[in-house]
Amino acid sequence: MKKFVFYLSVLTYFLLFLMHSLQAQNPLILDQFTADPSARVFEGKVYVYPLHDIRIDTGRFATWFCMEDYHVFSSENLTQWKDHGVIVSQNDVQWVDPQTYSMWAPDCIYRNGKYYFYFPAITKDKTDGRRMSVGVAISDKPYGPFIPESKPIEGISGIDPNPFIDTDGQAYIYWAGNKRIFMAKLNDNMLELASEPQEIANLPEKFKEGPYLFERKGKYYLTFPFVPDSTEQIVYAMGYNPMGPFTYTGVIMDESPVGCWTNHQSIIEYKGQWYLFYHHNDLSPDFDKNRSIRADSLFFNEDGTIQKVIPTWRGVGLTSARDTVQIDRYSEISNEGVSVEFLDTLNKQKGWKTRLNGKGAWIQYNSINFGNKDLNSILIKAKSLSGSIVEIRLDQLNGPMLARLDIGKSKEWEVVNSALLDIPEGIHNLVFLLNGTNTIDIDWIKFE
Ligand code: FUB
Repeated sequence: MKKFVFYLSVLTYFLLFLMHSLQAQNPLILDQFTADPSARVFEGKVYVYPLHDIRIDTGRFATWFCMEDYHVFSSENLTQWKDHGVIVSQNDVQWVDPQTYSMWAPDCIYRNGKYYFYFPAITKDKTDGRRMSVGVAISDKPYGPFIPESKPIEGISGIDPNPFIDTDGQAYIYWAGNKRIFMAKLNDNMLELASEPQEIANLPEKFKEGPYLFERKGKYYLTFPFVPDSTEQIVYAMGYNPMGPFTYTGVIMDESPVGCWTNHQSIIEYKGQWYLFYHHNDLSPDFDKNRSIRADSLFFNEDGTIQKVIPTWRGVGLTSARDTVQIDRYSEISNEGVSVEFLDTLNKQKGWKTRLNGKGAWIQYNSINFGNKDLNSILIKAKSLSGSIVEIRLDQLNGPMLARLDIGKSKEWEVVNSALLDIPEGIHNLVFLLNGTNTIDIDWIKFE
């Protein structure tokens, strides 16, 4: 009986995990707006602490940032993200004015068995003229429950807190305010400043915010969003000490191609690969205060400088062939004949579809894990008014044919199943090539 109860609870836990585990490429989270992602590696997994944009269509929030609480997400494979739910809400923090909906960019760090979650918000108490302060909530686990401190950190007036612990154990905190970036040492208790705040010197003039500092091979990288012209780039400065001096070094990511005014970064190494977490406004193209977090791989040059990261749809991680593969998150496409559109413009969180239009149109999706030669058929959810033939090729455009799918005429979405001509094993790219002059919409594919 005991065994039965044990297995039942393991099964329940697993089912609950699946229910809350969402698979995605870029953006990483589809069922809510997320921005300013602070990624951290805790307990062998990646935890992302973003802010949570919401939409209120009336009053000043109709045109401005609006956030009420924070969620945390975790993943081991960077494609399936578990939402651990709300960890801190403006309604549960004693010092926060709950009418202000200003829970801006947070971050989290581990020290001596505790997780310290730092977040900016607007204070109830306006007597000393302070508006944005930074508070801390503490937990024994990276996913909470977090208990907020009753007062914000004395001495910080600003946004976008970023804690850092150096190799000698000294903790620091960085933040932004008035277009500038500040820092101070933190006490061992991680709750009080241990030095006077100082502005970081020699950074480019003009608007800056969102500091995120990391160390690699004895070099300290101060990364931050910066507005050279009209919208934010992600840039960095390098130094040999967490307190600087820092020398401005270059651009990590150019301004958003679609005009999202903000961007906001964190950089981590996980299982031997470096990643940049950032945001665009993929799910809200017409209102850039409702943003969506993303991740792409990041590479260093020999001299320690960072190569520019070009945002991709495909993002990071291996996609399991058994999951629905959203090929609209493509790696490459033909010069002509491919477009990606929302499945439902009234509910953008349903995601996207790919349209292949005209002979020779193709789309490629990289790094699908087929496992151990036990998948022998493909399912495709598609529709084509005139009927279409799609060839699925392994690895590259002229690679071996895996399947030739005949999609009958239909106005409605249909799932078509076909046996594979070859049984793949391991990791492969797939190319979907339209054979004929027709048009086809594809929602997803998967293998069984
Ligand atoms: O998300 C609100 C503010 O926009 C953040 O605190 C900034 O970094 C910018 O992304």
